[in-house]
Amino acid sequence: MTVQAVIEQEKLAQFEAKIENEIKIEPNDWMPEDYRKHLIRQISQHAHSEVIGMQPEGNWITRAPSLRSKKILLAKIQDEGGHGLYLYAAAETLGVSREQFISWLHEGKAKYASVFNYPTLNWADIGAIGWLVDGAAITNQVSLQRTSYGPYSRAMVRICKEESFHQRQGYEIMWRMMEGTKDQQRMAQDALNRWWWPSLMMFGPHDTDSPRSEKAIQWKIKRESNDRLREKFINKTIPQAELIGLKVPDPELRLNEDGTYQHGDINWDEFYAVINGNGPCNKQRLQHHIKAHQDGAWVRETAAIHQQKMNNHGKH
Ligand code: FAQ
Repeated sequence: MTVQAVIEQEKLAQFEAKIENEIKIEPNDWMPEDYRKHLIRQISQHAHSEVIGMQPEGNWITRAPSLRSKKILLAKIQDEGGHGLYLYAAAETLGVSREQFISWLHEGKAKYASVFNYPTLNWADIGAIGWLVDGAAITNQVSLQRTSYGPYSRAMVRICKEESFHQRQGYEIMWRMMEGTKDQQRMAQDALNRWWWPSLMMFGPHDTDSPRSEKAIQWKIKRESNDRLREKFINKTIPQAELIGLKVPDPELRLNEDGTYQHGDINWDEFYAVINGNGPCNKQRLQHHIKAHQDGAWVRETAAIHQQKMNNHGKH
């Protein structure tokens, strides 16, 4: 064996020992190239989801039914933009620039969460997104707080604090609508009917059909499997629905003897159509992002000139 190969083997052993002993991997630590690539993909797609996820809710800022609800929605959407920022910053520590991440998104090479390709048709959808979509996101993100890559893990800790507030604001909207008129109750049930299945799809394919899971779990990037997280979400969400008089749109739903739930079949054809660019709003979401990015070019250019001046000033 060459000296170089021995050194490489030693580095790998040190990396594996850190993973084994729950010591976080930090940006300047040696890491296998596949681990780095896996993180670049997952964290940047997570960041894109936060930012594209602002669009369906942003659609309702001007039509929020009260000043209170408008203020809450504005703050919530702003939080999501902030989450995108933390996550892009975490992903950039792996040696890829923000411009590159955005190009991959615009070229259709990077994904974002499937659920944001569905339309928000009325105010109850804003409740359903907060309650279900943020509820699903936080179920996943709580486990990602223990992910093995330090910057990703620390971003998740901050994000989870805000996401739990988002989940409650969404549930509050649904609960108030269920206390309202018959029409409001119908709107809330209709929103649940339309957002339930896309929320379950957020957790990704079943474990047996999830090509990325094995390595992700071995490297402790993912701490729980797609199906396990989906089950956790279902088990905590169904009692919340029942409490306010909503019915989950799953005729095959069964309560197991141990108090957990078994759900009916998920429409995976729909899932794959959406993640491959053919959902109801994919084109609209991407076009909106591209336009906003182009419209914001002058801000980035001005900030870069300012930064350059500051750097030059510092040199004198
Ligand atoms: N949507 O082998 P797996 C939020 C892709 S944040 C689109 O199971 P993996 C906050 C997957 O990328 C929500 N694509 O993959 C908010 C892979 O394709 P690739 C975002 C999906 O990575 C709330 C292929 O299928 N959260 O909502 C989806 O092990 C309200 C095979 O799948 C995160 O991103 C999907 N649902 O598991 C904002 C959490 N599922 O990349 C605004 C971090 C799977 O090989 C408003 N990410 N795919 O081409 C993860 O935990 C994982 O990446 C999973 C997928 C669980 C999403």
